[in-house]
Amino acid sequence: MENSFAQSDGCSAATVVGITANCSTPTAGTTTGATQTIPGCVGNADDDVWYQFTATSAGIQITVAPSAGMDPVVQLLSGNCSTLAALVCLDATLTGQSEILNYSSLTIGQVYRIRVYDYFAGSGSGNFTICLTPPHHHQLIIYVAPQPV
Ligand SMILES: [Ca+2]
Ligand SMILES: [Ca+2]
Repeated sequence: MENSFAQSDGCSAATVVGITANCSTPTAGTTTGATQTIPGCVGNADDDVWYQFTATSAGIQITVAPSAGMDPVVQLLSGNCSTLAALVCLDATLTGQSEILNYSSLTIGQVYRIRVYDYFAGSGSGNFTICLTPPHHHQLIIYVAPQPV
């Protein structure tokens, strides 16, 4: 693809983004010139753009790293474009700071959509990168054997 800012302005043609082991080669995107598709879950979604992926495990980590002037909002949705169901609406950080969305209740094989927009009105300088990785496990799962009674 020659357009380095290859993403969709609307839901139905949402750009497919792959799940990679790490974020060493994130996908470049921009909200500049995009128009609102559906109302924002927080902030002003007048420049929302869309991605989609197929779940390969129950967990996913979505990292959106913005340019200095962008305050990204990241939303994870399920369902078809006509019956979208919002799963997560994330705006945990401020302008110029990355959003890292973790979700652990995906259905393997199902298509999910990601919406990214700048929190503030206007398209602004909404350049960013996005990458999808397996969830990063920070907690240990410890099996405790039953104790004899
Ligand atoms: Ca849009
Ligand atoms: Ca934000």
